Amino acid sequence: QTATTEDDVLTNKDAFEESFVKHVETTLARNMYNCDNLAAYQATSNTIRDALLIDWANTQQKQTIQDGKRVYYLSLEFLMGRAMDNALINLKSRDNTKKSLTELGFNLEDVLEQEPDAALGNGGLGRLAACFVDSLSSKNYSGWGYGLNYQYGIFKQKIVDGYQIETPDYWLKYSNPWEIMRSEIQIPVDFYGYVYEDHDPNTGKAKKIWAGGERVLAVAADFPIPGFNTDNTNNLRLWNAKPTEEFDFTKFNAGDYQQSVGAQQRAESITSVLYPNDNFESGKELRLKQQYFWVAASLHDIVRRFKKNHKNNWKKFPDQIAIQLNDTHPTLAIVELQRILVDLEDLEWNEAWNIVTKVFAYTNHTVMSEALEKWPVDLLGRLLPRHLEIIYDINFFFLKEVERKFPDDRDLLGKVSVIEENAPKSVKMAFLAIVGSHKVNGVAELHSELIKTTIFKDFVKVFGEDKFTNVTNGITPRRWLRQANPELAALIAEKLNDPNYEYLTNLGRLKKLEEFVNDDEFLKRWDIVKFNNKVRLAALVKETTGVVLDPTVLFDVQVKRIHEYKRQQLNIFAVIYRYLKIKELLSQGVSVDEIKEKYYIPKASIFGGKAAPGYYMAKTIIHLINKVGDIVNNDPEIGDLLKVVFIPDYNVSKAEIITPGSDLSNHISTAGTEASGTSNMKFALNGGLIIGTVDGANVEITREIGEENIFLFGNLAESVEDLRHKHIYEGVHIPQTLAQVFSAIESGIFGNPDEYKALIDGIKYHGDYYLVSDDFELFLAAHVKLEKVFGHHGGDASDTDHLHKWVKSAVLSVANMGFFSSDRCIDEYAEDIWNIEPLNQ
Ligand code: 26V
Repeated sequence: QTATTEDDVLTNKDAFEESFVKHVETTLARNMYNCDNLAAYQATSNTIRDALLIDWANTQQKQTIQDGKRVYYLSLEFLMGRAMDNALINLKSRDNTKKSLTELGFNLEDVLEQEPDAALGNGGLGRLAACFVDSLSSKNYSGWGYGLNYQYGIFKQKIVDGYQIETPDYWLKYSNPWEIMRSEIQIPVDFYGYVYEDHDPNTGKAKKIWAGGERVLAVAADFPIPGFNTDNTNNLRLWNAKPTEEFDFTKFNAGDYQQSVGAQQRAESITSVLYPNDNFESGKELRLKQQYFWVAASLHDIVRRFKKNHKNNWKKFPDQIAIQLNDTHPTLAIVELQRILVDLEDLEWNEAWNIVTKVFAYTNHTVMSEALEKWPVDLLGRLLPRHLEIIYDINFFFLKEVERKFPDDRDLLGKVSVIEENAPKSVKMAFLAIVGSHKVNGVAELHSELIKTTIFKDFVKVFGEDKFTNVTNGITPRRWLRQANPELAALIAEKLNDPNYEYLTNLGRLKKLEEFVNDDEFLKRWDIVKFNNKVRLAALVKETTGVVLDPTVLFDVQVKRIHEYKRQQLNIFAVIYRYLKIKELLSQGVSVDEIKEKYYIPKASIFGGKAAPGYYMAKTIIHLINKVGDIVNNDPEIGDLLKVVFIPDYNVSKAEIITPGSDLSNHISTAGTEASGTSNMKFALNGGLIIGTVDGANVEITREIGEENIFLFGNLAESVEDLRHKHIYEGVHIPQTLAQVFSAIESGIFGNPDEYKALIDGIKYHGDYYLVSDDFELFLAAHVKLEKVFGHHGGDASDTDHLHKWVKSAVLSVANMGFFSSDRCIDEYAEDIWNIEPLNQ
């Protein structure tokens, strides 16, 4: 490849500085004398972006020429976090940029801090999509993401008097250098209207016409996705909703100019805000509008690109295109493609349906019924009248086929129908997604087995086992090791003799670390890295909560969305129990040193995570955690024996600090409820140990790293149903230990007990659905065990006991985490589901 000035900025100091100054003076219209960190961030990102755009254009050209199959990943959420550090790492430009900025009088770390997170997602599902696009580029696949360019990402969380307060995340306050506005790519999307039948003037055939209604424009914004150690740069296309220039003449003539303009303006509301619910379906019209807007724009874009090369050679469509549905949110894409082929391209129904089902595949991310999407027929039919007809036709032909195959099983038809007949009559999106896809996958082994035996079992009967498969989730080691934990990444590169960090795209090579587990010098260095990361985390805690943590104590972390099934309440109840016991020992005259030696090692419980704004129980849990923190942290007797903090506004960039700084992380969902979890992988890859239930990907993590290196506890998924049943018919048994915790809360030491009534009553009197009572003492026992292994000298490199037990386990974990790279995951999708191969570079 010829060197261009744009490429030079990545590796040459003078070229960087020249471009930087040019951007300050022209792009930003400022000068070097009033260039603050924000301007430096903008000038730096514009400089790096210029280089990235060259790779991006070359890649698109190469991919067009090779004309191979491409995958499109449809996701309503891409939780990207910050782009600049990631671009610097993937483009191998971090050192040059750091040096150049220093010469210009800036500090790279401070400059990086200026970038707002692109927080266009709720949690695991959105972050998975972000890891996937990184792997698609890094492994040289041709793969695009399609989503929405929300003006407001997930809300910002403030904690006021211990309560969560939501404020808007207007992340585009300054122009976003990482987005390329494609104002020329405008796709009209229609809503409402009516359907009538007409006759084709040429063939005389009957034809459905969808007419009238409202029109909105979808305008593309592109985000180049750089790969690591490759020029391959894919595209993430996020749509903006804009008004059309068409005008409502009836209103205009009626003299209602204001109202007519108002209606136009409302177009933009479609992409204004991300829905902040995670695992709860609320059925709002605007949400359905978002889904169709996004799906229609993406499909028309995909079809337009196909036609440029292949005209109307529709048979080739499934050889050129694979579309992955991230959950059921884009299920209307199935209906839309069928509509395009039948209504607009005049294909026969069966020929079209054959193509559709070859193109789509669907990933399920939850078994919990509250989260399964259902759209009322009334609402869907009003917004998308032609689509509702097509859904009925799809269901009709599907049920006819089921009837033919299982003539004696009348019940089966009702069980697999896409239409739920109960009031309100509605469309079950997961069922529609299954019927319209050639593969359905879960996201961890246990989860993929569970969906086959519970929510989708009737479909296994209809379609056979082979349609249902597993692809265990993964994470990108570029962001979650190299970027988040540069010191550990460097130590590993040194031990693997890999100065170019090639292990980051060959994560199986971590295995070699096993050779060093008995090398005390190495274990000490490893422990110092962990200590330094704990110091960094302690600084974040100090800055955001005011609480000072001693970095030698056990950092016990639980950060994730707040949800009853994830059981932050189990964790905080155990913390309260610990506090009560420590107080009891102190009152008996036992000294602090003796407590540390014989009973409880010093520890800090660190929480973080957002609750959906309307989720009362989750907000109650946040409040309890904060109140416990207030009491414990200000109890002069307790000192460093116990601290409890809640880090506000947990997000991707905070996760990059919290993850490497944890000794122990909690993945303690009720067995069978957490589809996979991906933060478990992030913590284990960063040398933290896990306390967890036998759930989601914990199962496979245990298999890979060895059960002696993880602290598992709790009832198994297979017992959950019986236990729930028992709770209802025989009552819930509250163990003594938990009863003491409840009494303490009810006594008012953590504020007005009425505030926690629903939380406690849910366990005592309403069936304890998440099995807190059953797992509480098992959780305490797991702690006793793990704290013995930790000792009480985390971060003290002279404590050989800690090194030989805890640190050794951490090294063995990291050494065996290679499987959980999202690169492996993408390879599995490519091979088993998409049938695509990496591009020749
Ligand atoms: C569901 C809904 C329901 C309608 C309202 C808006 C909304 C937004 C997101 C979702 C997705 C819920 C499912 C989900 O996030 N699952 C998580 O997926 C992760 C990636 O596979 C997995 O690691 C987590 O275990 C799983 O909870």
